[in-house]
Amino acid sequence: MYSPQRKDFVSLTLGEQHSHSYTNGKHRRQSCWRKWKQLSRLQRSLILFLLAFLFICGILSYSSLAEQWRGLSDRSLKEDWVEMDNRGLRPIPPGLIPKLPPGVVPGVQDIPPEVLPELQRPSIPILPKPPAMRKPPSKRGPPALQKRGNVSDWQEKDGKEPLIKREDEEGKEAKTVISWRGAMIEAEQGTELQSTAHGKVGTVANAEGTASLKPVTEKPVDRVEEVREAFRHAWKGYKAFAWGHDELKPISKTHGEWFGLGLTLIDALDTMWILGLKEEFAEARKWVETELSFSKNVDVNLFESTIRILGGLLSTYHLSGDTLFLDKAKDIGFRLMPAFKTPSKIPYSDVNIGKGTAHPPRWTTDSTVAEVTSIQLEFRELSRLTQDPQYQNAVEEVTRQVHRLEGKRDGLVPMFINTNSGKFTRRGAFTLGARADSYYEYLLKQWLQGGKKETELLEDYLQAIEGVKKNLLRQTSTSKLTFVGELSNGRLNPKMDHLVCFLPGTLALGAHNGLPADHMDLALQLMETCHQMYAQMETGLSPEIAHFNLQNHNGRDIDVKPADRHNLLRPETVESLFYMYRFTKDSKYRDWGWDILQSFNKHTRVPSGGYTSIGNVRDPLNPAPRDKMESFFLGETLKYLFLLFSDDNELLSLDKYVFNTEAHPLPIWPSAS
Ligand code: DMJ
Repeated sequence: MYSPQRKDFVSLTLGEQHSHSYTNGKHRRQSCWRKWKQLSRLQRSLILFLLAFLFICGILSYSSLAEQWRGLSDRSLKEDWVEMDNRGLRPIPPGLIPKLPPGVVPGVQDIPPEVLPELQRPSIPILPKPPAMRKPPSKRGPPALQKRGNVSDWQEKDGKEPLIKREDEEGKEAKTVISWRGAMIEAEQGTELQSTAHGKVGTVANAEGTASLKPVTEKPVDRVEEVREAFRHAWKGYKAFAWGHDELKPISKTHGEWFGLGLTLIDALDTMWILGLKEEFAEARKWVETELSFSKNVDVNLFESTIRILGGLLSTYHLSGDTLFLDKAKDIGFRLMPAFKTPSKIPYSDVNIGKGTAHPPRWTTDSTVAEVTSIQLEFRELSRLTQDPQYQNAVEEVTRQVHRLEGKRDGLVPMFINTNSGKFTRRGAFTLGARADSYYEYLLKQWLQGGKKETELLEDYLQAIEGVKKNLLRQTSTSKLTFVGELSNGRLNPKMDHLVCFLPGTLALGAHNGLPADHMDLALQLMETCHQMYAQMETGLSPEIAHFNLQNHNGRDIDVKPADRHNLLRPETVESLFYMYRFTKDSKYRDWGWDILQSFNKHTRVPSGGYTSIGNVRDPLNPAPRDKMESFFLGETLKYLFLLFSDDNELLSLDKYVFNTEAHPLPIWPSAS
């Protein structure tokens, strides 16, 4: 039993059991005091300690909550397009917007004026001056890093020196690593120095796009070498944490699996060859020889495994002459063939390469149009190399059917096709983006691959580009940026996927091969737009989807919805920059590519190795890393950057090779075949 005087516990009674009056305050005070006096010293001390503790906690949590509320209201400001004025998009640097001849918009002359009223306006104004919150000129790093406590000392180095040197508010040098929820992300390299040193001797472009003179004493930056370095860094992460697996998860330092076939390694093979990374290539080859087996009970996506695995193996075979890769290509090609056993011969989306069975996705019998029409380059090449026509026959049957199908709109195709009926499914939009994009790309590229003989492919391509011009092209009100919208239920939705940025390159490739000159004009305009999708974002990286403003209600060209703010390290813009540079030799395309590489280094590079996709291209202080390096970053993005910066025009000449949609070069067939 506890004696009343020696309670070593505290009992708290909520409510006055015997008091029924709320008015008798004096009595209550007296009774409280009496009860307090009745408590033991220990109990009183405990209560006092508890009260003091609660008081301190209250103060602390108030200040942190207030901080969070401030943050939240900042964020909702950021998310509100109307309020974007306060944060500021990047200004369009003067001189980067192509000036159009008065009264004429090249490449869109054929569009009726009622469709494109704004197209006739010649001048392109510059976006409003940045408000005070913007980054200071000449500093592309996140502002106020010190203030936000978001910069920490070097914790990890990967052989590169600290990347940014800036001054904080007291004028001291800040350190150069940005912490993202535990992941240390390097800040960028000295942008000014590098821009200065390469190509534009003696000048440096600041954030306003103006040039100022600066003496050049530093060694010129070798951009090609910088791409090699980026590749090595990505490879380092893949090798350390994801070797032989599909994808690197660079922040959690582990791997992700999709097909379980070493996707990144295979996708990267020809890139290593092209970049001259012999050691890396040799170790990857060893893995292909000793570890890679397609005899696996696994479902793979026909399109993805064709463009990445079959395409990667075929191109590596061509570049290296090593028959190991051809043997592997034959193996996977053969295992993918069950996909074509459908009532309509339009292939299913998924194949089990171990069991030899195929099926559509669980929820539909449809396949995606881009997927069934973007496997032709690879299977045709496989037939040519093996002298076995089954591959070519299967994919050309698909081309023939799609060519004849009803339901197109001026050459534009819907997004879905049914594997039973072989007909387009009437849902979805007419788009050059996801689910339709590479249909258009492969029309032109097959025509080139086959030596420009297959006229139906060319007709379909030409008609489709006219369809784009007639139905999908618009310009923003503010800067007259030309973009390719989507047509949904007869209405134009002014949105464009980053995926559409393959189009300038494809149009330029067509024009280079004798197609109408206005294709090149359109390519120039769309290239500018794709560049602006990067340049106008705070991280210098494009969102997955951009919404373009047709009304000049806020002085902005591009709006980004919260769900579309991510960047997956995609290649389409640098792919087009490569084509545009090869055909025009205009060094601005290299500079734009260089800016993109630096933005990747600044916001997506993970010090322990690898690059990560990010969740928010509008927030340089927290781009929200997603912990995934897609295989196409090595297969495509870095390859196209390398080719963009390389001075060797004969390196994969565009008159001798055609790149598949995963950037794997395949030879243009000799005219005899
Ligand atoms: C790649 O797999 C290919 O480029 C494909 O055509 C589209 N998606 C990715 C890159 O964005």
